[in-house]
Amino acid sequence: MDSNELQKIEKTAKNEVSGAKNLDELNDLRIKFLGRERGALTLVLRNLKNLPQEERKIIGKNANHLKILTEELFEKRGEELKKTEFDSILKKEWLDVTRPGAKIERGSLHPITLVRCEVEKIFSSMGFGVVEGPEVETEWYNFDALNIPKDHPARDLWDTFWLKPAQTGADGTRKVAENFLRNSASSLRSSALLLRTHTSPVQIRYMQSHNPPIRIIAPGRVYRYEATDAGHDIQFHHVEGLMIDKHISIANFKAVILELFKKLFGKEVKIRLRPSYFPFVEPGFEVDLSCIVCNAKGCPVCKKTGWSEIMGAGMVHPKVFEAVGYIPRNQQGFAFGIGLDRITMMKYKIPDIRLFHSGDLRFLKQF
Ligand code: YSA
Repeated sequence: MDSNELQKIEKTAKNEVSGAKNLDELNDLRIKFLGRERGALTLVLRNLKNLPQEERKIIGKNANHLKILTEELFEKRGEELKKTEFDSILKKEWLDVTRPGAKIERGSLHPITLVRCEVEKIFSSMGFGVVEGPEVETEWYNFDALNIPKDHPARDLWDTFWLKPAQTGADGTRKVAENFLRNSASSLRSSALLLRTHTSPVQIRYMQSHNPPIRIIAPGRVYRYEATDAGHDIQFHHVEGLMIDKHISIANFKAVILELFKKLFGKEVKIRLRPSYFPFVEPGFEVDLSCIVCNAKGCPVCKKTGWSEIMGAGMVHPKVFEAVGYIPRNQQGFAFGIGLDRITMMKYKIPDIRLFHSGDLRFLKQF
């Protein structure tokens, strides 16, 4: 070992350290020159003990000096490389914080849901409870209990989707529905299954398990096998209503309905009651609302009449009271079935009922 050798180490270290292209390369060089096991300078310092004393002094001093110098070289090159790498990351991962962020699409409630919630709120404020019933019904609840005899032409008023007995889903859908419905239908009753054509069966279910006085509404989906147009769909929504006590009259019905519309439309509206026939009420009537879509001027929704039929109603028939086990002469009350889609169309001036199920976002985003 002599001074030449130290100079050689110094020269190579300077060259190689300044030529290191990245921090990994620099680390390898650190091991090569300063590594604890086999670093070139480490070996020089370790071998000092083998040198004669005079030589050891000089070489030792120079080697220690070179060690400090080399460490400084590494330190300096390390800083340079860190900065270069950081700059290149900044260049690659550049972010324009002034750019607008990705737009998050927010959903909204369907217009029918909005009106349903509002209707429920208004009826609740008048003391009505909100109840529900199954959409798959038995023939008995949908027709028989409502005083609609089997072969009576009145059944044709409701074009029905019947469920075929063979239609058992792989998941046992029909079994689940049958078991549920069997709990409330006696074996003597007709248990043929159908998609309910109105929410009136919920009246029956409720009266079977509750005694008067009764004040409820039952909103929900209903289904009819019929031609569609601007005012008719095959799947729509009803809000059934039922109020029973000792002295309930048509005047009470009118007051409740006018209050509903006043609150729902935010103004007094015109309605008219037309005598009509429903086997489960006597007398029965239909209620028309002065068309809000066209201000009664005539449009496809009101079929150019200025009026839109929005509900069927009447005073509950004694035969219905009998079917649920009430004593008819002790009770009286009214019932109604509002077309929820129709009043939603009125509220938002929607010209065609088929828009509700169109899935058209341009329509749905307006609510
Ligand atoms: C009558 C007397 C009661 O004591 C209780 C309820 C009723 C209503 C009865 N259950 C019924 O279904 N009457 S209805 O056939 O006239 O339908 C009620 C309302 O549903 C209609 O006034 C109309 O607003 C709406 N409607 C009927 N068919 C429709 C429809 N809405 C959309 N599409 C259809 N296809």
